[in-house]
Amino acid sequence: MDASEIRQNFDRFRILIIGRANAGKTTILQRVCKTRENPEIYDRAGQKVRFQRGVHDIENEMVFQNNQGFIFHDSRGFEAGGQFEFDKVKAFIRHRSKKRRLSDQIHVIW
Ligand SMILES: Nc1nc2c(ncn2[C@@H]2O[C@H](COP(=O)(O)OP(=O)(O)OP(=O)(O)O)[C@@H](O)[C@H]2O)c(=O)[nH]1
Ligand SMILES: [Mg+2]
Repeated sequence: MDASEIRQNFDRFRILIIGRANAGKTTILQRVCKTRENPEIYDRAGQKVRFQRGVHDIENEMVFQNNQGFIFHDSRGFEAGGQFEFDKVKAFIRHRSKKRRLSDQIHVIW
């Protein structure tokens, strides 16, 4: 399947990014989306949330205004041995994998 066929099946790609706190996750997403702006963040009810650096709810959706083809979910940084955060990420992936609608599922984990 080429990329344009895949595109026809998805309005927006949903991507989970996982990495340590301060590793440069947000910076990489900005580069990929060719922007320097901060993403807008929406909670699971679709309400806009004020940007809070370093504090993430994995359910929140991050979208860059200039590039709305991607929805990013940001895990809280994994610190060494952070079992609580690890369990949260696992539960999120499991929960999303059971979603009926393709648009609610995670398409990429990075
Ligand atoms: N030297 C260097 N600094 C970087 C690089 N990428 C990001 N930074 C810097 O590292 C710091 C953290 O980058 P962020 O993109 O905010 O990292 P993050 O993983 O989103 O951080 P949290 O959301 O707080 O977990 C910022 O000051 C960036 O400017 C890189 O490739 N090289
Ligand atoms: Mg970040």
